[in-house]
Amino acid sequence: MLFSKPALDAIEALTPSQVDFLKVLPKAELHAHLNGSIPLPVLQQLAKEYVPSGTDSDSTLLVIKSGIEKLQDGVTFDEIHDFFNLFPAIYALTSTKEALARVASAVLAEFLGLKEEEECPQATYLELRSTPRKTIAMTRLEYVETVLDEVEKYRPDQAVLIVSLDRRMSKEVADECVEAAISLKKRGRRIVGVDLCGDPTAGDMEHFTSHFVAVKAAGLGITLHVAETTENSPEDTLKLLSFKPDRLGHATFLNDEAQGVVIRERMAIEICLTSNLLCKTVSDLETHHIRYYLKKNHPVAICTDDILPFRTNLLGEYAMLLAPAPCGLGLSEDEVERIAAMGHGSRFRINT
Ligand code: 6MZ
Repeated sequence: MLFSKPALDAIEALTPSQVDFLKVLPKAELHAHLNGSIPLPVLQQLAKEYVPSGTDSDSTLLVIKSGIEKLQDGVTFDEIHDFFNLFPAIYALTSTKEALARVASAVLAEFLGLKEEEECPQATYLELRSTPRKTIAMTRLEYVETVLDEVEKYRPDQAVLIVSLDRRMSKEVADECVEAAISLKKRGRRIVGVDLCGDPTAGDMEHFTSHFVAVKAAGLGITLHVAETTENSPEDTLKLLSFKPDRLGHATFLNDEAQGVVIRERMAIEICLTSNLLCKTVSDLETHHIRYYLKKNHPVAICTDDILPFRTNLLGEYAMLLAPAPCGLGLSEDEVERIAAMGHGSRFRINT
């Protein structure tokens, strides 16, 4: 595995016995975006096999070529908005049922499978998330069913699915995604929650109110990307918190009022250290908001976000807890074990 600098520095700062401790520690991955977690060789293979369809323009081919080149070289971002420019290339390669099933299978194996010479998988439990996409080859419902077919090849205590809504979605498209999530859950399929993600400055959050009322009524968990950048207004954040989420993604820039709600309601925070550092929403681990939540004994879950561009894994993220400053938080093994348990404790329940 090729690691990016924050994770690599942290792993290299550990003793062999600390690395062994982290490898066998049972870790829950609660915040991993499917299309951001595809192993690079799988995406490269899809690019090699790509046959342009009649409707593809030369520009699609150029987008794929330059996207793959960037990912191969290791991506750097000037700011978080640059990150979202990677997805047109990835999406062009995962828009048939066959390709989607292949990447879902590879991502599940990456997290839950045993690698050569390793005794433990990267994660003992995975809540994978993905945004249903309508393409010329499938409906949004078929998209979710295709991913679920792969998820359900694992045991229910190993792998489940969260359906993501994107902040840029129209009301009608969000309706379709929520209906798909609820109807599949009713049919006993393994959907445990709904997420809201996408460009953090896009969209009007008011427009998602009815969706999250329906999601809650259906007994699904709610996790929301919130206050990911300084550009998120306090109104945007408070509106999202009014949907009564169980968990929050990032929650980097909460004001005192929002922090009060989060602490009072015990909304668990999904922490993605490398993602925050590479997207430059947090400048260093010294000032990272995880410290605030740990001090308050507030539940956090250590997650990877998008292992493809961020070149990390759960071992790398946990290494950043254990390694001494400046490349880690310098926590003890007992503290790290307690944080891993908080991750497991923040799972969505499968309730029927
Ligand atoms: C916000 C993110 C994200 O859903 O197509 N996504 N949204 N913040 C982030 N942190 C940097 N990382 C990923 O996976 C890719 C999609 O997940 C969202 C983006 O909307 C991206 O298009 P799926 O499987």
